[in-house]
Amino acid sequence: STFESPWISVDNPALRVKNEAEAQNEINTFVFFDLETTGLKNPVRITEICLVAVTRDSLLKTMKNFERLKNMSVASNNLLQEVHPRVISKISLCTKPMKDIEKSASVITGLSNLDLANLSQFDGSTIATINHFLGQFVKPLCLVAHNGSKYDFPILKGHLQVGHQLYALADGTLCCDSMTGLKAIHMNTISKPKSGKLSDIYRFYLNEGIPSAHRAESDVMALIACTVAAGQDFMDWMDKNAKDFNKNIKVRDC
Ligand code: DCM
Ligand code: MG
Ligand code: MG
Ligand code: MG
Repeated sequence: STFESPWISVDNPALRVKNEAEAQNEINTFVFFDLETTGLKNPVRITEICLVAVTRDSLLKTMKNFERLKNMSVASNNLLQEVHPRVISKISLCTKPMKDIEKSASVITGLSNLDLANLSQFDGSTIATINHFLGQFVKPLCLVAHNGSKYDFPILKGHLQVGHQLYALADGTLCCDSMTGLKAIHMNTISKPKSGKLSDIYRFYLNEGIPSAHRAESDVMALIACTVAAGQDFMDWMDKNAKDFNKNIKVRDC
């Protein structure tokens, strides 16, 4: 037998033949993602990135369980324990931003330049780490970020240019903005979140504030909770509205 790279698995699910969801053009893997950054002024540099992958099956199972408990009028503090899938895969990285972090960004994220001084900057190896992570999962794969079309996606894309080297995410990587989607599913409902902000959506579904907001991992877990609570309508919206990350996202000056 031929020796290939030791990290290429013989049972890589990403290489399997099409399953039912893929055949029907449904997203098979949702990768919820969030960035913390140097702030709002260009160029924006990443200080923290978290990606949490959830399979469609795992997300559906959690949605059904949550719905069942909600219909049984289970108390909200007990509901909160059931709002995250058991099967999740995550990476969370802090990176040295190579520019001053705005005071207001530092205050909300709890990250200072000094805190990040001994870390690697966001570079080709960071992108390779992300691509290796995403490579494990069954496709189609969709990145989901809150306000992603205006903020996280263009900034991530801007970071794919490293010096003179231009990197890309895997061909066919999809993305969708949960702010747009969660607004869309409440278009014709009487009861709805106060605004499109993640904190207001989280409060609408879970009756409390986001625990440890503005940590990338906490924000991602809060978004997953909102996704589970929003249920099948939001999943259908993502299937219909996912866009090609490499083709459809503009690059922000980073
Ligand atoms: N941000 C900011 N000021 C705000 C909100 C956000 O400078 N009021 C920037 C810094 C955050 C980044 O956006 O690291 C991502 O925001 P969030 O924590 O909401 O994901
Ligand atoms: Mg965010
Ligand atoms: Mg590095
Ligand atoms: Mg955040």
